[in-house]
Amino acid sequence: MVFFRSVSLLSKLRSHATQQSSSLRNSVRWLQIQTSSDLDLHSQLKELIPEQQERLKKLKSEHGKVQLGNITVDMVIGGMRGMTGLLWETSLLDPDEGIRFRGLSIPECQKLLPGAKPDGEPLPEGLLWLLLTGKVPSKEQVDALSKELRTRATVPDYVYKAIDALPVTAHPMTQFTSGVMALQVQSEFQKAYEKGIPKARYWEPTYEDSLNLIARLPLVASYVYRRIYKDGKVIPSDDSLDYGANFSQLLGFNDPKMLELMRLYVTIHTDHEGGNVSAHTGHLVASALSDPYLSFAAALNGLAGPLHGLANQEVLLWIKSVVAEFGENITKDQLKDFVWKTLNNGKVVPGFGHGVLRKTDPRYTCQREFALKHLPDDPLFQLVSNLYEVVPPILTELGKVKNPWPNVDAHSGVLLNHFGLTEARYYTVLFGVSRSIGICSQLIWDRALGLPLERPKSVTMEWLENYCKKAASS
Ligand code: CMX
Repeated sequence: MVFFRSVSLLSKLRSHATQQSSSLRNSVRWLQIQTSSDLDLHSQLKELIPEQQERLKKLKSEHGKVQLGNITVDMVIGGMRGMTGLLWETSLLDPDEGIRFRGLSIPECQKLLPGAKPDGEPLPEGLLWLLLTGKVPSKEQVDALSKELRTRATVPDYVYKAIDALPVTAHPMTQFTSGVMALQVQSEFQKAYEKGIPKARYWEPTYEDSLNLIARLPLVASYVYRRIYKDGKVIPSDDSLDYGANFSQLLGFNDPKMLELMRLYVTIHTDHEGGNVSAHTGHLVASALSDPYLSFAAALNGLAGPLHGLANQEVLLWIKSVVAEFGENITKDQLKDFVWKTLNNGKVVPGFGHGVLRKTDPRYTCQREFALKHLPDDPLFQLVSNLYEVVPPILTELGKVKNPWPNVDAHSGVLLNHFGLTEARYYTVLFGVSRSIGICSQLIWDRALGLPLERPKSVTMEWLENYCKKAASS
């Protein structure tokens, strides 16, 4: 609204200004500055950072000694489950309700964030703006950010050569992460730090690196895809497209529904608060003042594990092995037998369960809604729907699984597969591109808020045994 008001005022003033006084011309110039800073993400952040720094300072000085829950031995040896120990501003996960990005649920983001068309899926650039500023951007702001990302999307040749040095059979995540490491050569943060930069300004080269990294990832990721699966025939960027749509076309998929899927996919995989393996790794590594490229490459290595991001690959491979054994018209009883066979072989059922969530993941639900709208008759979608009925009672029967419901990875593969992106081993790379938006947004705030080196205390089993003995005797 403010933007439209200032634009119309600006054009009225402009029409008079050519013949009017110099003071009026100055007013026009001032308004132009206001307008362009409204559209510029960096300027918006510059305004926001001082007030958030004050907020954190106050929290520390007034409430620093307030006790936050009780840490138990279970938590120390149980992967820190339930332990509140990280500051993460961009999103918050409720065990029952799921993720909220800066306070907005996924359905709210779908409603409020600008799409490529009015009723379309949200544009990932809009989510980036929201994560960084806490504000829902206008379409004009999102378009300005799309344009900025396009101008930053240049990849030096040595990055492709670094990938080419690997065998084409190397896992796509290995090739992708190697590309990200090669991009690090251009880090602005590293250069600035070497020269000497005051701590208060750390966020600025972090911002530069982060936006460059986010802008360049679709080029690196699509290079890996085309190298492995399409004989190395690379497709150039289409500068008329937004981030998600361009990524899809770089991979070689131009169906308008696939473009919408990619916008949705990139938006919902961005961020899932700070404790998950990839986000936490990125934050931890960056706390040593490693630049965003180094931190994000570390995060990708965590994402590549089968209990985390690789699960989306595992789900489709698992579904395809069900089909290979029983055909597409598998009955629910056959499906039950297959699930038990998987468990009895000592494997997990991929795409089900979660470290924090205790209900169906809303990222699963919105992908299911997309499937119901665009591919209701797809046989693999039918199979995924049947799994929704079959798997939770079995996992509940095991008696140890805290959340028997599906997570984000249970659904993404069948959607991508439907539109022709059938190479499951590649899926985690897509997840990685998306996750850069969440991890980098928080990294910018980590540096803006001056968050310190992360260094929790660890203890030995002997220490714990002695501590518990003492506690029992007192
Ligand atoms: N299939 C079989 N067993 C499962 C299970 C599943 N889907 N989910 C949990 N369990 C088991 C655990 O392996 C654990 O067994 P042990 O005690 O024998 O080690 C037990 O149930 C308790 O685990 P939990 O507290 O419910 O879950 P965790 O927080 O330990 O693990 C997760 C969470 C996601 C790793 C686990 O649910 C899992 O392995 N799921 C399948 C893999 C998957 O889909 N991962 C993607 C998650 C989303 C993402 O990060 O992308």
